[in-house]
Amino acid sequence: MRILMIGINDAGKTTILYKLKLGEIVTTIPTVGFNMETVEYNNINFSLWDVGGQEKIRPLWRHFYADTKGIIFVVDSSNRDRIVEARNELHKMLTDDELRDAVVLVFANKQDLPNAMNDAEITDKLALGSLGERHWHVQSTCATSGEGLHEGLDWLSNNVILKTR
Ligand code: G3D
Ligand code: MG
Repeated sequence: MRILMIGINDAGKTTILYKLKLGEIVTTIPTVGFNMETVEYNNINFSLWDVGGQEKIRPLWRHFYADTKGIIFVVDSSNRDRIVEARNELHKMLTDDELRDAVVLVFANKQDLPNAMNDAEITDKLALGSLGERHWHVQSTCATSGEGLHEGLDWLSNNVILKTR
C-alpha cells in the first residue's frame, strides 16, 4: 500500500517525514527534476514530492498513483499568499482516476507561526467541501515540534482500513 505525502514546496513535508522517524529515508531522482523521498514502514510505502510548477513533469507523477490508498496533503497554514496555489494543486491531482478511492488527510502545518490559518479556514480555503463523497480530514500540525502528526496518522490508518474492507 502506498501513502503519498504531497504539497507545494516549503509546506513542511520533509520535516514531517524526518520527525515521524519511520525508518531510513531514501531520496531518489527517478527522472530529471523530480526529486522523491520514500520510506517503508509496516508494509506501507510513504512517498513524497513537491507538487506545483513544472507542468512537463506532472504526467510522471501518475506512475506513483497506483495502489495509493491515502494522500497526506501538507500546507503551510501561515502562508496566505500560496494557499490558492495549494488548493489548485490538490484539486488537480484528485481528478486522476487512480486516486478516486484515496482518502485525504490535510496537515494544516506551521500552526506555531503567528496568524496561522486554523482548521476551519484551511477547510474553506482548500475548498474541501467540494470534494463530494471523498473521505477527508484536517489535522493541525507543527512539524518542528511533532504536534498533531501522530493524531493525523491515526485518522489515516483508521479511514484507509475502513475504505479497503
Ligand atoms: P517541504 O519538504 O515541503 O519543501 P520542508 O518543506 O520540510 O523543507 O520545510 C520548509 C521550511 O519550513 C523549513 O525551514 C522547515 O524547518 C520549516 N517548517 C516545517 N514545518 C514547520 C512548522 O511546523 N513550523 C515552523 N515554524 N516551521 C516549519 P528552513 O528554514 O529549514 O527552510
Ligand atoms: Mg522537501
